[in-house]
Amino acid sequence: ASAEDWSTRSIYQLVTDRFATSNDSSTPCDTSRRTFCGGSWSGIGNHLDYIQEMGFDAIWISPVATNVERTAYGDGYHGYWSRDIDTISPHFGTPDDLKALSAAVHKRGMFLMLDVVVNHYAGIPTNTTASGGFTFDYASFVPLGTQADFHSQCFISDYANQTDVEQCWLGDENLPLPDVNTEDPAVVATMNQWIKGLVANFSADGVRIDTVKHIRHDFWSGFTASAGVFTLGEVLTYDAKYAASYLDAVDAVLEYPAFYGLNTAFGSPYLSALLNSPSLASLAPANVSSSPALSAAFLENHDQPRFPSYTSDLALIKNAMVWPFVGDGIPILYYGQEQGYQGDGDPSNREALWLSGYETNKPLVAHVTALNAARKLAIARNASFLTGRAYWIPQPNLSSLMLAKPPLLALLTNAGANASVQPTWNIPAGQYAPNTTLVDVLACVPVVLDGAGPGGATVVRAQAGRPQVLVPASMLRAGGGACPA
Ligand code: ABC
Ligand code: CA
Repeated sequence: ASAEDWSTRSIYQLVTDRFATSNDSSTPCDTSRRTFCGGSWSGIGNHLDYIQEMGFDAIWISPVATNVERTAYGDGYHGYWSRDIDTISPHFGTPDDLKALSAAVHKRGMFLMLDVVVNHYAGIPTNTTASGGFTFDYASFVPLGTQADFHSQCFISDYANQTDVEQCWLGDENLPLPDVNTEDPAVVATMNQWIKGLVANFSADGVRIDTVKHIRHDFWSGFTASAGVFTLGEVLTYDAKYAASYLDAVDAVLEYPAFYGLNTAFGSPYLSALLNSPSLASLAPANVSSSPALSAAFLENHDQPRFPSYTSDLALIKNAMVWPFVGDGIPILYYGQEQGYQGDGDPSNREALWLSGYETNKPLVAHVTALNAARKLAIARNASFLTGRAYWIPQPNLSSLMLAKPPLLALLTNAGANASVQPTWNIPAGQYAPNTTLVDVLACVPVVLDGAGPGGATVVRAQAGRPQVLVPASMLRAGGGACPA
């Protein structure tokens, strides 16, 4: 599928080992042990209803390649420690199981995104050389297999030095991640062949590419062409200009810069951190054609502390969850967020979802279902929703934000549930026709534009710190989607 095909989608990100077991056993899962808990591809297939009923129409699953095992940091249950990329990890099932998952996803009209790692393998050093370097059983790395296929050893020490970032190694002396020599044309050809085969074999609709900034920029165009499907790159940075500079290398990048702004905005008094986060699209290189799918936005992922590890205020959590669904990027929800999971950094943020019982009668399940419905409604009702850019509407008080992406209007606040004075938002005159009835699709209550505020604005007061997502009532249709009936 193309970037355009993906632009209408909502993505549910999951770690295969932690999402569902094949037989729904209630196996305990101690994340601190950093080892397999028993999730599988067929387990995912058994719980697609759960994902789809929240309104998601794409899943991103963790890397499938066979990993190194029993390292100083546990096992490759997350999939990022490749040993043999020509086979897939038997821990998650057979190739037929993965094909069956792909088919089941497609049967529902959903998309499958595979997560792929080119930058490195992971290796247990067999020896330390006199000069302090490591030796590996290079032949265990498939299909590469000689030392010359890897950059010479050095750990990344200076993230400001791009050559260092590209050609030195991630990992540490306990678990080095041998860095693939992507300067070597034979290695490049191997990787391009590999991605082509992987996508074809499992009928993937898109790929999330790991560690994009760790490989030279001009490697990527050949790789993405070989993939032949939508590519979403991970460029881990708070620098929007730097992240956007990769938009001529991959179709879209993860919205890491705004992720930092989002966490600051609702996890601290500095709401403006989100407001001041520049749009990636506006910073794209000149040769990048405007696309409705240049970024993908998220509040949580497997590398970062979950948002509820900073606060237990459900109102703040709900506010923070809104932005990815009402902005320009493709929304991503990291599994477990809907259940209110609270794990902080890696590995605590990779809890087993089966321990939640996949309970759907939960406040954040309802919240994300409403957010997906609002976005789908906006896509259906406004032909320029996806191509238009969201914009902030200035607000008179420091704890309120208003984001417009017509026909949606998001009212956000970091005042919290217990603020004694609840903040207000001013909807400016002219934003919608006078006397329009809007509906907050998160609470399914109407808001009438009375124009009674300053300059004909309508003043809306927050209730218990909750966010609102407004759409014209005339756009709702009885019997389905947002606010049925
Ligand atoms: C494991 C343990 C860790 C342990 C580590 C040694 O081993 O779980 O607790 O410390 C995989 C596994 C991890 C594993 C790693 C390393 O491999 O999932 O569990 O950690 O063995 C991707 C994936 C990620 C994956 C890998 C490796 C890459 O999403 O899951 O990890 O395949 C860098 C990379 C980025 C990578 C990330 C983990 O590391 O660029 O691609 N993610 C700065 C740098 C970033 C750097 C980051 C590392 O530090 O600029 O490039 O990311 O933490 C500040 C932060 C900074 C931050 C800046 C931008 O902002 O404080 O740390 O970034 O505010
Ligand atoms: Ca590299």
